[in-house]
Amino acid sequence: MVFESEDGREVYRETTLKGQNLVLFDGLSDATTLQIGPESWLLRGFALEHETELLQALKRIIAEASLRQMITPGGQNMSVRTTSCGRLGWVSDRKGYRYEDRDPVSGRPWPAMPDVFSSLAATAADAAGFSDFEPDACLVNQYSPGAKMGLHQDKDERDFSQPIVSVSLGLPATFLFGGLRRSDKALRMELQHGDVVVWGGEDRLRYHGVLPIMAGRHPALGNQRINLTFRKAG
Ligand code: MD3
Ligand code: FE
Repeated sequence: MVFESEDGREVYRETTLKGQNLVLFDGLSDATTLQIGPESWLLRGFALEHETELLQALKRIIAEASLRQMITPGGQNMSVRTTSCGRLGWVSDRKGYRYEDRDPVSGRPWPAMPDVFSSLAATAADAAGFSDFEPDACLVNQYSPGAKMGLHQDKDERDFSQPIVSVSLGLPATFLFGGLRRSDKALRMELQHGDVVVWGGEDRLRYHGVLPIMAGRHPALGNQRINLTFRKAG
């Protein structure tokens, strides 16, 4: 259903996915839902209403489990700094990529996943047609200008039928959304502060990456981008 305002502008559009009504454009707020793949959705601005609580919770996590540069199995330093919260945290070292229930730096369990994180992830997944998403891992990626993430697949999780939810904060990034083969041409899209993306089903194993972040200044986060990635890993 499409609604128009008196001056003829389109202010509201709904579509149906898996029997659910999805708002594709709501002229009353600045949230817009875009389908970016058969089972992938970009929820523009979806996290903005929780910005303050998200940033507060993020600060506590980073204070408990500091951001650190992981080493790839090939011996390279990643340009991104990472930490985790939730029962499982993603780690990388010379032995490989995996999820662990303790922070290898402190030896302690990872910080608990704040309610505002898990409820945002579940609400976003639900809006994209994936009900009952209960993430047990939230990876925090911190990008300073120049940091990037090469094309890769996310394959360290147990169950690929579970979706992945990502929340972008701070400086914008150009996200690369490829296909199931590394050589497939990748779409480019800009991810901004407050954007949430949900990937699942046949899109779950698509190659993806992030181009080097450009310097800038975000009002809330300064000279950096932070991405939260929610997964059911175990
Ligand atoms: C697309 N992080 O941590 S968002 C990662 O912005 C990662 O920090 C990026 O890729 C970032 O692994 C991209 C997350 C993302 C996660 C899983 C996907 C995008 C995806 C799975 C399939 C397709
Ligand atoms: Fe990834």
